[in-house]
Amino acid sequence: MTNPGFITVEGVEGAGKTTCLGLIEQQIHARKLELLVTREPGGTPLGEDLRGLLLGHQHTGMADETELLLMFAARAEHLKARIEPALAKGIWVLCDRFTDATYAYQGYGREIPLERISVLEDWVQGHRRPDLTLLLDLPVETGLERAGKRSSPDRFERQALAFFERVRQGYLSLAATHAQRYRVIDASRPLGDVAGEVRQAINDYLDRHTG
Ligand code: T5A
Repeated sequence: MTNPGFITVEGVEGAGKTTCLGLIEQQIHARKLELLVTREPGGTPLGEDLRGLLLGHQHTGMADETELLLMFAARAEHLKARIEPALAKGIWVLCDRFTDATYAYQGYGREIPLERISVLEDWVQGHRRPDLTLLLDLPVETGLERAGKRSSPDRFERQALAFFERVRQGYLSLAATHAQRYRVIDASRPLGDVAGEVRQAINDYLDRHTG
């Protein structure tokens, strides 16, 4: 058995992550590989409750530190209950957002020092990091417009444009720092073009990592 991969998909709001996740899922299944598809914040009953608190509007004035710690609380549960057991059984994991989102949103967006996030990352995750991260990159206005057509804004989507600009630039910095793990995809193009590039990136990865 080859080692299963841990794949994450990242990007600002409305970048097309959920849409692309479905395509990736089909591709991995076509190779007859077992797959867990999950998301953050969330992925467990407790994590989904925390997601409700983080995205809902009942705690709009939540302190930035509280937000950061709740993200990692949900992640600790997710890793322990679902991600690590799946990988240990040879099951691939495909996750809609992971710790890069914490660096991008709480680090670059909220301007919490990145070193604090790094301490939590090491503590909660040990050595676990994604093997491949697809970053769907596009102008934040385009993403917010797409997301706005689909549903009413959550607590994050009510942030100012400048916040999302910092998030986007944060993601691009992370991609440059971890260039070996990242594939940056121009998500401003029509869906067919984006889907083609996502398929290519996943096929390349699967060709290199499966027997
Ligand atoms: N968060 C999360 C943190 O702050 N820290 C963390 O550590 C973590 C893990 C989670 C929120 O939590 C924050 C970040 C987020 O604010 P979420 O629901 O996971 O929220 O993330 P969203 O970005 O809000 O998810 P969305 O569902 O809004 O965006 P997606 O999934 O990127 O986009 P998708 O696929 O739903 O597409 C949106 C619309 O655009 C269309 C789709 O059909 C859909 O209608 N679309 C396109 N249209 C034209 N051209 C294309 N290429 C298109 N691609 C998709």
